[in-house]
This record gives sequence, C-alpha cells and structure tokens, in this order.
Amino acid sequence: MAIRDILIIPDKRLRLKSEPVKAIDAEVRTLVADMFETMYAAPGIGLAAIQIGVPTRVVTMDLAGKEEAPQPQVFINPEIVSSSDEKSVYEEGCLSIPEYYEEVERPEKIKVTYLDLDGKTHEIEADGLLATCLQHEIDHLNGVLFLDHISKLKRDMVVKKFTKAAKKGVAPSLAKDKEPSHHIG
Ligand code: GNR
Ligand code: NI
Repeated sequence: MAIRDILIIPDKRLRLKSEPVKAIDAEVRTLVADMFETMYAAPGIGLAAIQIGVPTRVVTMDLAGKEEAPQPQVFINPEIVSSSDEKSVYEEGCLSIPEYYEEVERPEKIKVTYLDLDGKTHEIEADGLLATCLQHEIDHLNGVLFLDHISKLKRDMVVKKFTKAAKKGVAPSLAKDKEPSHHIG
C-alpha cells in the first residue's frame, strides 16, 4: 500500500474522462487500497482514481463521523440511473482544490448502480451526504469539478489563483484578508 500524490488544479489530467474497469484484478485491488490510504491520510471523505492520476472509474468513500467506526465503501463503474427533480445545496470541498469551499446545488436524491470488489452489481438510492458525495465523485470520473457548478466569476478567480501558485511553485492563498490593503490604515 502507498499514499499517492493528489493532483491539484489546473492539472489537465483532472479533465480526462476515466475508463470503465474491465476486470476486478490485483491491479484494481491495489489501486483501491492506495486510494483508501491516500483518502484517509488527506483526510477526505471521498476520492476518485483520477485524483491520484489513474483514469479508471473507481471511487472510494467513507462518510463515518470522527467518533464512529470506519465505513469504507468502494464504487466501481458507478452510474447515476435517475435523479430527483428536487435539489439540495451543500457546501463542498475537493482535495484537488485544497482549502476552497463553496455551496453547490445538485439533485437531492439519486439512484446509482455500481460493482463492488467482488464484481457484484448493486443499485442504491442515495440522499443527503451520500448523494452529494457520489455526484461529486462521478463528476470526477467524467472530468467535471465542483467548480463547474458554481458561478463563472468564482470559478475564474479560483482557477487563476491556483494557476498562479502552480507557476510559482507555492501554495495558493485564497483568503481575501491575505491581500495587502492599500486603502486602510
Ligand atoms: O473530502 C471531501 N469532502 C467533500 C465535502 C463535500 C462534498 C464533497 C466532498 S468530496 C471531498 C474529497 C474529494 O475531493 N473527492 O473527490
Ligand atoms: Ni473532489
């Protein structure tokens, strides 16, 4: 097992469409183990394989609270088969966009099919945090980021800061109060 590097925007690989898993073999099991190790270390509640540079349709998740026993979940080739007309808003973050959080509106309930590590097909109905997180992760498999669901003004600001920081090789500063003020004082 290994902790792998998480890709950060504007890394172009985050825009790839990931390929379905064809066979659940040793390579896929190693990928899943590394994804859990990387996700727990980050820490994050979900991870798509492309976030560690592997363009394969695999998602790991653990929505257990801090005081609860771990609840690791794996979704292979997940597909949204239906979505409610009702929407809900949730403040999202992403390990590929560190320290940026914004409200995102998505369908409140979804039905998802996926394979588990034994290759067994499941169909679940998800709501709440599970629905939000599954939509966020399935977006990653399609090269979509939560930034794509917010206003262009906010998206452009965030992409600009991360692009500048990547060029300088430093961490981006997103906090408004970190900008020097020329008008006050
Ligand atoms: O750790 C994560 N938290 C989170 C919070 C709200 C909505 C979605 C997420 S997923 C994110 C980890 C991540 O980037 N997964 O792709
Ligand atoms: Ni993410």
